[in-house]
Amino acid sequence: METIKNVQAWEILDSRGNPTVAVRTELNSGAYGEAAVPSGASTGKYEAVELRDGDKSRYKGLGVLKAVDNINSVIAPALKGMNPAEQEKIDRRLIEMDGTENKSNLGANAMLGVSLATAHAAASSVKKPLYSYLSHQDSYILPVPLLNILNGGKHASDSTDFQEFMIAPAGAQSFAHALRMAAEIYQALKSIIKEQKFNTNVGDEGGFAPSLPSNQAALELIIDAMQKAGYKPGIDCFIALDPASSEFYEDGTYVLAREGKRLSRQQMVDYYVKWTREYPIISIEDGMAEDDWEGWKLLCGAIGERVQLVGDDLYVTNIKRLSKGIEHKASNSILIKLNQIGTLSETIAAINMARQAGWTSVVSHRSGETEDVTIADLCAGLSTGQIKTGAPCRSERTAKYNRLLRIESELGVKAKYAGMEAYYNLKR
Ligand code: 2PG
Ligand code: MG
Repeated sequence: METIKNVQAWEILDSRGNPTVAVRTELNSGAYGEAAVPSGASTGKYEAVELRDGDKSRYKGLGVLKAVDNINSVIAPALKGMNPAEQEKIDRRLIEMDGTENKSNLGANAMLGVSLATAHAAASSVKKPLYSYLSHQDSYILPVPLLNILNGGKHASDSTDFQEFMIAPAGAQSFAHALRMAAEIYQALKSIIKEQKFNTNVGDEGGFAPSLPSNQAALELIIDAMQKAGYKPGIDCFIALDPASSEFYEDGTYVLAREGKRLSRQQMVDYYVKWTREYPIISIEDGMAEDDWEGWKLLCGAIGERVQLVGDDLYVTNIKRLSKGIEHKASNSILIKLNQIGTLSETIAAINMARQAGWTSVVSHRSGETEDVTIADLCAGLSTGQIKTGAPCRSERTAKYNRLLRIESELGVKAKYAGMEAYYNLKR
């Protein structure tokens, strides 16, 4: 039987120049797997804990040497000799060893690194790519990519209140076709932004971050870019938003500083309803704040039949919070971020719970990323239907899209692009 021989961790840098955890799991056969852990900026308050050293003399306190040490001295000896194919057992072991509800003891960053590196090692030991190792079927659905081409909120400075303006090329024929469409729209957007004399610098996720007068101005630019690139808004390509509204929710109101507006929950819902009538918006993530369950129910009641409503900070990839959302009909989709929960098994459980409820799941990167491409394999392996991993720009973003291009070409006829069928949760 294949067994875990050693687990080793070290500190690396993420795409924002902050430290994060990298892990290598080695098996007795010599097979191994590696993974690196991402890090968010607009983190939900219910996320599992990302363990940071707090030692201000190193990386302003952001070092991860404690998490690294937890792996090397606590986790590694405990996993030695275990069967790497028993992912759930390994993850359960990690959870038991940590012993806390929010993974603050070992650190979710430490645990996730180990969980993923071990999955990679197990796949490699049976000579399978990770997506195929994770799959239980012989055919695969490749995701509609949601590409964040205009960055605001916490991912840029002096840009829109809303954090992410994404494009969803659901009308494409294949993943490669979708990506080409997105990249062409991205380049058209750049030239329009330039013509209008705004700057074309990019934000943390590779999207442009112009100082626009309003949030709506971003929608107008994106529609223009779609048309300029030769695509039909609402047929070839849609808009997906992540306002990340927990970030501008203050004392029960939604504060749109860019527009000098303070909106009540009902006014915030009305704002979205109007937008979804005027623009081809297919998906809104975190339209309401992580503690505003009433707001979520209102929004879902208003547009939940025709617009995908994705809970990110609301659910934090946690089945306890997700089951509350399903029970209260708070949305119709969940954002999936491995490091919000801290193990692969718990992540897969959230995807499965959503699917059983007739909901969709959108697998996501973090704003602080690495060259790790595990989420691309996760999407293909579990046929989740959608991925969001930034603009078609900056290598830590394109790495995931490029991995999916590779998977599509490897699979040939065994792969089908999700297209509009990704939105089985909607009546459209
Ligand atoms: C989000 C993410 C990723 P962050 O809010 O969905 O785009 O941002 O990683 O900063 O939480
Ligand atoms: Mg989000």
